Amino acid sequence: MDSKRLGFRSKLVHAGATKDKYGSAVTPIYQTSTFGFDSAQDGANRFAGKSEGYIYTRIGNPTIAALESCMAELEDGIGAVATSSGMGAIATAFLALLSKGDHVVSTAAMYGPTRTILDKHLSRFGVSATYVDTSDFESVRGAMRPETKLIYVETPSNPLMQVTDIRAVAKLSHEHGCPLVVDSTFASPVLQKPLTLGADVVLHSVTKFINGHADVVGGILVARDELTYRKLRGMMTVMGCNMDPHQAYLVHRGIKTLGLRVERAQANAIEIARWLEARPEVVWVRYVGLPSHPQHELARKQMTGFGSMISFELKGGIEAGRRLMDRVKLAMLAVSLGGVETLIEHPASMTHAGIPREEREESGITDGLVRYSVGIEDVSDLIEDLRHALEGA
Ligand code: LCS
Repeated sequence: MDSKRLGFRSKLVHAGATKDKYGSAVTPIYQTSTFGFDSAQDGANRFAGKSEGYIYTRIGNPTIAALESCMAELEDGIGAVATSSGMGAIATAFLALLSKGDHVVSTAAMYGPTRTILDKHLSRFGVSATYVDTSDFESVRGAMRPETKLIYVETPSNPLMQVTDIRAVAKLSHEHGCPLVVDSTFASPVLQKPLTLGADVVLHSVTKFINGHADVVGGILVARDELTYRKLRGMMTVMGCNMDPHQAYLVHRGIKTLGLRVERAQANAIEIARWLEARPEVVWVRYVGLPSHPQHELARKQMTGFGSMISFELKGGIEAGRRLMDRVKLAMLAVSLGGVETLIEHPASMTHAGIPREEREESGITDGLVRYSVGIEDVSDLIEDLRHALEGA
């Protein structure tokens, strides 16, 4: 059946489904590096794009294609490109869309290695970047230059949960004739659809919510138009940061329960965020679903829910944060996020350690900030775990 006509919950289960001669309920893992041609002419035709059929797994593979078609549908895009990691997706987007002399306007407080690609690597090829708090539209507008060729936004952002107005930034971006790329990892397509708000590319670290079970590293790019899609696919193919068929199978399996997981984790998160906000040991809590969040109203309009990522700071600063992280027992002290299990980490010394201290602090990532990714456990167990850890911290 054509899943395009189905509701979003049904799409999560059925999008990208392929039929084989055995009637398999799920797309099998085509664990093959290459595909035989029927004849020399058939091989030439496949390379020339004149006949259907796969060639080589770096270029395309049925298990990967099933996931790509699922994600393109979930994000309302025209095509998707799966990559070996979220960083593979981000590097592909930058390399496909930027040239020497181009300037990027980007979210300041975002996943550390995304800034590292721009600052340490693309800078060697003549690409420059200006980082601003993209949740402040006037800052984005003020950073635009004639040579700006890309706006890159992470929303909600890692680890401060800043929410950027995608529609407004997309309009600005298009007035300047440049594409808008949105890293929507913290939301997943269950909570926001950047392409429907005007973004040109949406990308995810599928390592997080989309796969959701802490057993795969992967990424995906979804494009709104054919030309951008071709640029992304061409770059991924020559860079060789393709996803593996087994990875794709696991991610596609994860997507079937994405809606259930996101909703359950979010229900836990709102309770935990409120509980934390009322604790005497806590200075502030950043959770998109709290009315105290600076972009709470925008999130209400732009997203269909608030997700399950929380940041907070304890009165005792970094030392109290360290004691808390060492004392929790149910929450695992680990980086990554968006899985069924609850994780806790320290951005300044872990995920965002690569951003120079001054710039990190300027963008609001303080040494005392603790990040908590809420899983789908019993919320009473999670709160008990935090209570016990806080009382001794
Ligand atoms: N985008 C965001 C928003 C991320 O949080 C991450 C990873 C990436 C992209 C990169 O994806 P990867 O290559 O790891 O699949 N964020 C991590 C984090 O906060 N802790 O560990 C990884």
